[in-house]
Amino acid sequence: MEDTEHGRLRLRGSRGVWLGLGIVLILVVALVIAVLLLREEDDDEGMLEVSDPWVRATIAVDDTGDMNGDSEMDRMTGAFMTIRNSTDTDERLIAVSADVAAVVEIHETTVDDDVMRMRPIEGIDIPAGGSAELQPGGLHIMLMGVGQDLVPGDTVSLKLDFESGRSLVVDAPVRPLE
Ligand SMILES: [Cu+2]
Repeated sequence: MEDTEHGRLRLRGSRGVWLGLGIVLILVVALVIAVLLLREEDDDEGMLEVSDPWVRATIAVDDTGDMNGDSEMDRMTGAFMTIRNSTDTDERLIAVSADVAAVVEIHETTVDDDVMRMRPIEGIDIPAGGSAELQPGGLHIMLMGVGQDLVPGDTVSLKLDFESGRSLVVDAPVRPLE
């Protein structure tokens, strides 16, 4: 008798273990499915990507003619990169901020009567499935009121805001002037 009762208890005990394992297994499967679904959603949305970001080293302000004598705030430079839009909707870069610059503008470069000029523009279109090149002599991000020298080896953190409400933070290495 004693042996039988003991056997039943053991059986009950092992059922409990199997039940527990079953619940754990179900939870694991549910988690894996949830992760897969989330990943698929990301794929459906596509991506906005920045490649090869860089910032040109600042020019020593005193050498180039300081406008108001406040050399701490007068450095300016440009940021360049390629922005790719692999989503299926057109996107537009509408604002940029940088912790090293008091003012950041989006600029285009134009040539008027053989004179190269740049001027602020409202934004840069990045069509669905397309890309935008920001490069010296073309579209660029203008960093103004830079409060410190930016030299090769430094990194500038840029926050790009897009019309859709998305934003990207990019760490751009500083490259020397050519
Ligand atoms: Cu500019």
